[in-house]
Amino acid sequence: MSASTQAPLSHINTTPTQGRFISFEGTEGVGKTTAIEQLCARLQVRGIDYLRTREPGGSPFAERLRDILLDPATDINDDTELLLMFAARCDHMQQVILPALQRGTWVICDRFTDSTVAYQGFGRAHGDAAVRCKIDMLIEQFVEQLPELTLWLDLPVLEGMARANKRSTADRFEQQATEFFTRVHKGFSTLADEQPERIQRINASGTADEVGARIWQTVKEKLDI
Ligand code: T5A
Repeated sequence: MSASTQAPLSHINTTPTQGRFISFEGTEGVGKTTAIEQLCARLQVRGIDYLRTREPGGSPFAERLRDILLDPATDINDDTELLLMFAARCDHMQQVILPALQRGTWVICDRFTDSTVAYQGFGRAHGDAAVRCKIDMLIEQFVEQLPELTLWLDLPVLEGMARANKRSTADRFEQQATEFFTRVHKGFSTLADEQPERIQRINASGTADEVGARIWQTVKEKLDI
């Protein structure tokens, strides 16, 4: 199907879905990648079919947008950044996430809409109510397709940055000042307070194995597996 003939998201029949949709969230370097690897290994042992994906990205087109969004040489304004995040998400949802859920595959996604609220809404826009409202309107089109469980890996901002800084190069977001990530953290904490059923706070301090065990316990409890 060519891009011009694809149905808009609102026209896609999303039910019944059998796969479970789990997202991971957090500020830089909190250990999402490490934790996702551990969760996927546990799902595999249980014989659960899963798909591991990420945002921005996850589909060929969205990965091209990711390259632009993370490139330190990219010079765009905050509105453009916000809309590109949703353009990437729209394609990712249509091309990858929904088809997987509909065939019964679990989707494990590194970041989703909560990152947009935290980074664009709190990080860039300092929690401005008008921007939050704009983001909520964009999220509205995904409301039927939000993750059923979101694991927010909560770690003091500086600890996460210290973990992330072990890498040699910083992307466009990682180059932001500490104050930016403090606001992003506030964004995740606000969302967790607003949606306590979906968003589970996971203490991301301690060893990777300790964090992985906390996550597995939460997944088993919340998804009843
Ligand atoms: N973004 C994204 C937006 O602004 N809006 C949006 O809507 C979306 C979807 C994407 C960027 O895009 C922004 C947010 C991001 O800036 P990303 O690839 O998700 O980028 O980037 P990061 O969050 O920066 O991912 P990282 O790879 O940096 O962090 P992770 O995945 O959280 O951490 P991980 O597992 O790679 O671990 C980092 C280091 O710590 C070690 C690991 O070995 C690694 O070296 N580590 C631990 N060390 C000690 N104890 C533990 N428990 C550890 N766990 C991992």
